[in-house]
Amino acid sequence: MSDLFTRTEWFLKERFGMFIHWGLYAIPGRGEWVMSDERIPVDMYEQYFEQFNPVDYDPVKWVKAAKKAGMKYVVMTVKHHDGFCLFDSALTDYKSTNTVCKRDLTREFVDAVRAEGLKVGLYYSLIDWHHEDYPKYGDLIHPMRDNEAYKDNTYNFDNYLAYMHGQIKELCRNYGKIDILWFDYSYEHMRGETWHAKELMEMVRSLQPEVIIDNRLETSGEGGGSLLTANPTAWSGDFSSPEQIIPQEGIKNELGVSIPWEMCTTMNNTWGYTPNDIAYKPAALLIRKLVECVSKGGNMILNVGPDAKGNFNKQSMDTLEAIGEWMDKNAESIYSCGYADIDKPEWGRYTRNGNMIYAHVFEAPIGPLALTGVPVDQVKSMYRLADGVEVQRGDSWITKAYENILFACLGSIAHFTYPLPDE
Ligand code: FUL
Repeated sequence: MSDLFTRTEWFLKERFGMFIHWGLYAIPGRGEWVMSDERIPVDMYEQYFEQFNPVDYDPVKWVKAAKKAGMKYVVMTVKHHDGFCLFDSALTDYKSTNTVCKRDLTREFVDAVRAEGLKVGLYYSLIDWHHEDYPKYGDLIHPMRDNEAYKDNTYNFDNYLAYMHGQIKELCRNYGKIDILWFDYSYEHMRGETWHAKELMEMVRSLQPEVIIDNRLETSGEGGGSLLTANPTAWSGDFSSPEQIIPQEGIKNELGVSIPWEMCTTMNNTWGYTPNDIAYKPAALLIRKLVECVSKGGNMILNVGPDAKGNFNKQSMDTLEAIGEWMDKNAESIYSCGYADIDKPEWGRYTRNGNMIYAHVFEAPIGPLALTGVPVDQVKSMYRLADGVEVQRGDSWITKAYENILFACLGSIAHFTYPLPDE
């Protein structure tokens, strides 16, 4: 466990990242599951391979947008469930270097992320609807959603495993230092040993000793897994990856130790580009979700699904900009912060970094704000993080000034003797 905490130290400080779901599925624009949802046979889906030509792909733009939003790491899908590889793999022809664009999109991505000083994350799907030796029918629920066309197919899963391990080795060897490997995902009896996870982990750790890995070699997005036990397996991963859900009380293992976790979420309702899905979450809501994750000791990774040409759409850019404006003033209450060890106040959340408590006011109370749980007589000073204005105790400052009550008020408690979490 101690290795896990050393490896994830930066991750727990940086708290906020960008997910990018991009691939052939951006062409039909009906989400990254379109091949399975619509039971599109492999050869029909390959038409998108023929068409793929992301003339506007400029990962520097993407990474700059992430950085401006206050994100510290970026994770891109280098192969999603449809099997198309955005990297130059020697093990397949089904890769971006063989499309009209002839580019190694992953190479350009990692270069851009590093150039901007952010951390590099690669998402790699364990599931592969394109590979001939990946089961597409049977008692397995997810692959191709039991596409009848594959009912009589035979397959050699060992071949697939060799392919998958080989590709992961390529990613670990050929793209410099990788900070995050995001495997996706296990289900039913396809988990752990099925993926030969022990050997896989040994190989990854030998090539990328510092990389951190999610827990999906063993779990789905619903959580669980041996990371939560006192004796995690060798392939339990370094962080839990709840999907579209923030755990009630953060995530602790059975010893009561808070383990690293990251909530992944979409901006609308789909990961891959879906122009018809216009149900974008307001930036204010996403900021609150980020705060909530941090207040429970977790990270948040927010997704963008670029279009087939390689552009972030306007809603995504606007959302990122609005989050960035808030982060410009309030990021101090996010980075290096975590559990406040104070009960959640009725009006919002607390985050904490050492003796600094950040009160995130989500809702204006009627009358003065009660800093419930904080021993206010020991507070040395309080001021609004956004503009540095000093706040007096009993002041009804909360009801003044704010068109948008999403800001952080900082209680600076320099000589505070409250026991800190590590003491
Ligand atoms: C899921 C996948 O099936 C989704 O397409 C998406 O990649 C999400 C982050 O993980 O399990």
